[in-house]
Amino acid sequence: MKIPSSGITPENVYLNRRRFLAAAGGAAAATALPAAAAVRDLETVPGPFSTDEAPNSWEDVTTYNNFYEFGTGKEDPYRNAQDFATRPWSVTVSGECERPGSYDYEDIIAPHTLEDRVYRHRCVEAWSMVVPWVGFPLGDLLKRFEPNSQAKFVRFKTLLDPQQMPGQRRRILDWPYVEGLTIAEAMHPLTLMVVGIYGKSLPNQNGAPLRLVVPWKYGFKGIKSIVEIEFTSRRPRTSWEIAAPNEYGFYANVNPEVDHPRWSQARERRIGAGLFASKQPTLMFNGYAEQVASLYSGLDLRRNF
Ligand SMILES: Nc1nc2c(c(=O)[nH]1)N[C@H]1C(S)=C(S)[C@@H](COP(=O)(O)O)O[C@H]1N2
Ligand SMILES: [Mo]
Repeated sequence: MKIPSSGITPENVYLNRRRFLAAAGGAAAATALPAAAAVRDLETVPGPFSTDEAPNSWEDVTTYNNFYEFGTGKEDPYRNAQDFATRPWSVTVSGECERPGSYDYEDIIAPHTLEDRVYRHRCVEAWSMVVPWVGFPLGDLLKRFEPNSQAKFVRFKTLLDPQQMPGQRRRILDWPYVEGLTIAEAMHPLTLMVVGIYGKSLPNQNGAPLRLVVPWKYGFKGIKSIVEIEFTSRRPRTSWEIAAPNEYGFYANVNPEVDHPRWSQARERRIGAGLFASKQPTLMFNGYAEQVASLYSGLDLRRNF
């Protein structure tokens, strides 16, 4: 990171704390989390759309995760993804475009300037964080594949590898994890192809080496560890729609007025705010309405949830 923000907790403070806990021995050592896999520094520039809200700590962002391929507990991805192999890595591009093929991770990243973007992150489970992502606009990547006029949607897939991903040995979801966007959503300048957090390469539990971030949608749209991108003429079915179509829709836009069938979406718990902090109001489109509301003009957001 070229311009460090004073609000950002350096990763080494976190690591040192872990070492201290481990060195303290006894009960602390018994419950200590395993050593984190190495992350490297990335060269970045400040990007647009960053919130000035305080980012969550490195510890919050890297130990409170949803990544069901590594287990359904919040600390499971941290515990179980440390040995996940993310090199070599390639992404298959297919469907309605002029440049289909298999692209190495390095070739995908090479032409893009990496930007720091601090975005609000709102999980459908009604908790939220503020995350300093590193990435580049997804649209800039997709344009390189030259989508044709039939490309109305983009479908993404996570790696399928039950050997490495213990969660995939159980039928939690219809593996591999699949997500999708309309082409307009995919091309929107807020939509990020993410390769890092806090100026460093992505920790495995956050979706290394390549994951999506769509900040006005619920977090489950931000598919991790992507190996396939397909341009389609028809709307793809996503893993969460298949699992529970009455609970999780294709759009999944953050909306305080449309409740989940089993809980309210009007308020959210900000991770790290402390045990006694009250919930805060959820913002329409997670606070990005000014940028994205026009994408949905004329759409009934209650039906198209
Ligand atoms: N492949 C895959 N991608 C995934 C998930 C998952 O279980 N598997 N969980 C989603 C959910 S529900 C959320 S809230 C975010 C969490 O991202 P984070 O752990 O980096 O905060 O990842 C999303 N992407
Ligand atoms: Mo989520």
